[in-house]
Amino acid sequence: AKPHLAVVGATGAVGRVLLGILSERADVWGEIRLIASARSAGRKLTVRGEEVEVVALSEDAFDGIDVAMFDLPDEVAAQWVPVAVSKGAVVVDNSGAFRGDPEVPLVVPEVNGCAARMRPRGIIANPNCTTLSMIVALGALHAEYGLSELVVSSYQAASGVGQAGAETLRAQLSAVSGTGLGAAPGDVRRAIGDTLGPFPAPLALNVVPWAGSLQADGWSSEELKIRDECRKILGLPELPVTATCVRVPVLTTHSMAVHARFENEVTVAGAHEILAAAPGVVLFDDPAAGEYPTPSDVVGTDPTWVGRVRRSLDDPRALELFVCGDNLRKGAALNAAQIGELVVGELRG
Ligand code: 2RA
Repeated sequence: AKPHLAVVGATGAVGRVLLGILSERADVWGEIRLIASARSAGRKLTVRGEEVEVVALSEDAFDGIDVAMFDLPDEVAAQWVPVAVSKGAVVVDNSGAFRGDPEVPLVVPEVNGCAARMRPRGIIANPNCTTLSMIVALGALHAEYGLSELVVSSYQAASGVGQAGAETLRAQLSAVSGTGLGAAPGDVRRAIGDTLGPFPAPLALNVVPWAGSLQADGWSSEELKIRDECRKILGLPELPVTATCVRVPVLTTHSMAVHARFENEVTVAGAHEILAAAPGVVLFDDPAAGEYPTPSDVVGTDPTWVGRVRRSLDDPRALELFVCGDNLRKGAALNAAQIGELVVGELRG
């Protein structure tokens, strides 16, 4: 019999994309049960072409479930993931609650898929969307050249903070479009007023050098996640990593400018060869023909797109790259679905 799956947080931005992905991929699941907060219970969502009623999060909701994919806020996940595990489910968790736990593997199937088998707590963590939007490309380069340092600047989409982020950006864009705003200090901020939504500054006609919450010494939680998660996934606990996370007026698809330094000398031709052959990566790199990835071309696709590959002018061991990945697909839902498929493979023996 096919294993039964629960999608927990089914009505959120990631949950909805996950239902689409589960409907498109090879159907490895028996029942797909949709679970959400009591507020959303009773709603009907479509998965695999059928309407399924959402049930409220409760202990009983996990009866008979083999694998549960969670996308809930950290504190809610911290409370409910152990409940699902105690009911016998393997949990794939997309929150930050367990990613740092040494007994919880942090898995990207193309990079460290084997790690999913060692899960003493019955939990497999899904990385943050910022890490996931670039790590498949970095993992491929690391396997060949040996990564020794990473400097990343992100250009993060509004939907990274969920549906409220995307809705806020749309509303702000309609408020400023055709107005001539953006020419005087603070005019956009005044026009947008108190409709900042989840962002600390206007996002329309702007970029905001902030994502996540304030941590020690001025770092943001997003910046620390990139560092901690890249180290854990690549098995490089001492890897020097510096990130600056920036929110941009893009609805969906995170972009990253990456400076990656390696143990060995690199060449652009060699990097091209590695990236072109890497599963899950699309090399799109011909600036003379105007070819490089942009978020509005990449959105809705599965791979990690890489362009602007250059060898650093002052360092023959370093590469500069521009990487784009859909933050809701590979950045969240797709990676969770792929991890789920690894677990199904195991359950089948
Ligand atoms: C963001 N990566 O884009 C985040 C969500 N955890 O805000």
